[in-house]
Amino acid sequence: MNGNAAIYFVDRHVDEGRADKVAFREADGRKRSLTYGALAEQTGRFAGALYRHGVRREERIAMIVQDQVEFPVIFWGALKAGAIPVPLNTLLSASVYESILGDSRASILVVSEKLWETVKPAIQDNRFLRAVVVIGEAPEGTESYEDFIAGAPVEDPVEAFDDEMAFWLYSSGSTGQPKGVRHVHSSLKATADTFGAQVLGIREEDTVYSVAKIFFAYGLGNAMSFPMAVGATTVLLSGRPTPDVVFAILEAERPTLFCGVPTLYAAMNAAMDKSGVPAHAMRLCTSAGEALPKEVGERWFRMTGAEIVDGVGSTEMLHIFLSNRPGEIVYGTSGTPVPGYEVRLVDEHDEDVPEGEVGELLVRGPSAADGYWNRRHKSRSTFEGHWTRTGDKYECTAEGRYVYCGRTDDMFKVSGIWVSPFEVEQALIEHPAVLEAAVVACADEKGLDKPKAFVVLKEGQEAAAVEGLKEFVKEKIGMWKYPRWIEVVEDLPKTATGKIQRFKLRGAA
Ligand code: 3SK
Repeated sequence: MNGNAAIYFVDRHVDEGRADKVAFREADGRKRSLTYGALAEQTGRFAGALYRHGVRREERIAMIVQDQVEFPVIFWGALKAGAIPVPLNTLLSASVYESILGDSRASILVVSEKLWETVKPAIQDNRFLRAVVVIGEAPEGTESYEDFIAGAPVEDPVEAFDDEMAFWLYSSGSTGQPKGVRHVHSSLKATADTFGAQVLGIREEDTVYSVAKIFFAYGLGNAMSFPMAVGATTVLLSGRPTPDVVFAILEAERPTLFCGVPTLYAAMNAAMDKSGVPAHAMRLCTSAGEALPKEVGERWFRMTGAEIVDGVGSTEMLHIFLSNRPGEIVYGTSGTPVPGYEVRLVDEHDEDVPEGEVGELLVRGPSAADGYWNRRHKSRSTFEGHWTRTGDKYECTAEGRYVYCGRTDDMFKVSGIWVSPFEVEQALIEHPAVLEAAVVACADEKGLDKPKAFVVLKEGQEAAAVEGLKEFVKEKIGMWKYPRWIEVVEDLPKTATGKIQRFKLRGAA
């Protein structure tokens, strides 16, 4: 059987009578819609255009494309041609694009018009690109997307194995150079069948809006493969999802599934305190990227009546493998393994830790990546047989729920006892003046590690508000864990997926 994922996610809908159903709808820009029928036709034509440009199987097609209707056309069109789409973060700098384009050796680059000025310097010395395609007005030396596909024949999906490489995602991790994570065709259906179907219960009537853009693994599932697995509709936003913009989408587009990230939920909670709760149709919300603080999840639920299923996933596992379940949510935990996935907590000798102790989280499941591109050493130390190391520290409660304790390299000891920065941060943000917090180890005058906090205050709060914070944390989580120093900052350094980059703060501590 042909395992090309484009058959299941795209062409099947035409055979099943959904040709006129809207698959994607833009909430900004030109506000265009794309039906499943048009998607099937346009992806075939994009595959034809790739052949016409001499693209062969396994060649990489780099995408620096905003969330707009061309995104799914290029991604699935490349899969139909047996080429490898490589969606890239649209917020990177020219130097990072230069290095990724060189690393992937992409032969075609497709760029959204708005991003061209940033991308332009990145391709000056590139020896691999044969065509640069701009969606919109084509600057000199590039080809417009319209011209690229004009008159191309509509091609059928090539034969592919389930296990054949399908697409790459570049993962920045919390430190270091981005690595190309290679995923196979069957992983897309595996995540849709597990988290999408069995946790979200996604169905054809759903309308999905994900603030995480499609180039993130989290967004790719939320806004593309999950809705497309069931013939649902996705709302796309090419611009920045600020609280006001998201409220307007919730009111106007009426998504039934809303996929957010903790920082945005916190900011939206603060905004709703002032301007009230928007009218909405959300039946369920998701959160990932970093652990959702208990207080933030509970407040959102109290105000909107919509539950947030907080979960943890990774680019390496493609989507969420540990998650809360609708109706059984315990805020402040990452829930239990998603059906189809197994997890273990291990110590530094790779032995399973006793119940109640903190260990590194390992996961096995059907959507694990095939490895990193050109990083053999890193591939071997991350993908150990069937198990994938996550680099996250967790503990498991007596009820079998997993509680995030930080990254393996963020934990530190105070007076010989482990401190999880995450636990201290959770306590800090329960204070009414604090919007966000990050905690790192800092040496005191004796050279001994103690917690130091960086806090972002809620709008209208003065720096004096932090005065009672140390006592507040002491009372909540214990004497030795409270931050000995508190610095008020405008914002926290974060990765593109919203994870706090504590290593950057360690330098500032
Ligand atoms: O960071 C996460 O939790 C996540 C979730 C789904 C897919 C990818 C990632 C990184």
